[in-house]
Amino acid sequence: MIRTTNIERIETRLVDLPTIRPHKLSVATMHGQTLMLVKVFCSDGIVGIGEGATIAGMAYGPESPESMKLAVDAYLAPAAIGRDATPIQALMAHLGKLVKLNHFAKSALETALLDAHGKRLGVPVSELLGGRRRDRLPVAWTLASGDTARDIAEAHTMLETRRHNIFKLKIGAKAIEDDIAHVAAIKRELGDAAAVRVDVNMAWSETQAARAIPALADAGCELVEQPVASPAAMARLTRRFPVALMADEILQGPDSAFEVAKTDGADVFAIKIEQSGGLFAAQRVAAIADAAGIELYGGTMLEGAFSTVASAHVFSTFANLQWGTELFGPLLMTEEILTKPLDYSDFELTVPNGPGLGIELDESVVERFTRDGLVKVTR
Ligand code: MUC
Ligand code: MG
Repeated sequence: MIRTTNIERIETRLVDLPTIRPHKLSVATMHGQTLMLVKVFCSDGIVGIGEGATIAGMAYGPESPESMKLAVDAYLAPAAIGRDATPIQALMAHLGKLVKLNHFAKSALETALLDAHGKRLGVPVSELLGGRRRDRLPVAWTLASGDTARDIAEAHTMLETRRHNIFKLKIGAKAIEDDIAHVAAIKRELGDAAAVRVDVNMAWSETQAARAIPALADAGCELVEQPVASPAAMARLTRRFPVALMADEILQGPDSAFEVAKTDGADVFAIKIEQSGGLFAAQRVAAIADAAGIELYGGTMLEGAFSTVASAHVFSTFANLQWGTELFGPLLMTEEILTKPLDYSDFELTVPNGPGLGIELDESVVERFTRDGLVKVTR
């Protein structure tokens, strides 16, 4: 007799965590991060956990922690409850017909389903995604205190403790000359001990970018992430300058990745599971990049441990990961939400190897930081 394992109940909560310092991006300054945690309870007693996170409410993109929670509570959970929890791609395709877009909310739910299924089968999520090609991932750190001297001190600490030797600088909020001086001062101070990259978060026009990119290259910056918003301008800039340009915000899943690839619109893709629409979708974005000869980087939405580890499982399966990752989100938050912290050492993150995501939530910590209590959706 074939027995199915049904989804019985889905719980969501918003967890507001402080950050270790203000994090200044061109779009917003963050003083904290909110995790939208999803728990999927299955009829075999297995519980899977997933997470949605974004940057500064709606300053970065169209979804917020609150909108993710609403999408799960009001639409995705009622449609998922009572269905078989194990054919995850088919289930997500079914939900995709009922709920358009809402990529971050879907990624959180898909993560929870994969965590549950990995626990059920006794294998890591990376096995469910085809198997890992690496156990450790290089992890960049973002310098974004808003102050050059403080950023330099922070970078020195990261190098001395062998936590990070790749630094991404958030620029675009100040005048171009000030930003270039900031990047040059940091690279001059760190020298060959560290790689320096920048993320402009779409703040520049094409002419501003054309003025800034050569100066950034002269300052020793090796990668410029999403300098402009327009995919067409990205493509023109990519052809114009030898420094590598990376697409982030314009990648909103496989369809947009294909459009960018068709126009040679970037040298590198920053792949994010949430922005892609889930873990399987992120793998499809990577396949498009590989086919187009575009290099890969494992991006983050400054996620907490659950989305960070889900991303790590996905990135561990990539054939190519030429630019490493920036899976440092949990280190930006003051609170440890896992019973056993992740292993960040020797400039890398170890991809957990236990069943499912391979991590365990510290319930007492999230309880303390949960906003307005829990929401439970049952039939
Ligand atoms: C982004 O735009 O890439 C990643 C690191 C960071 O500091 O912000 C993010 C989002
Ligand atoms: Mg970015």
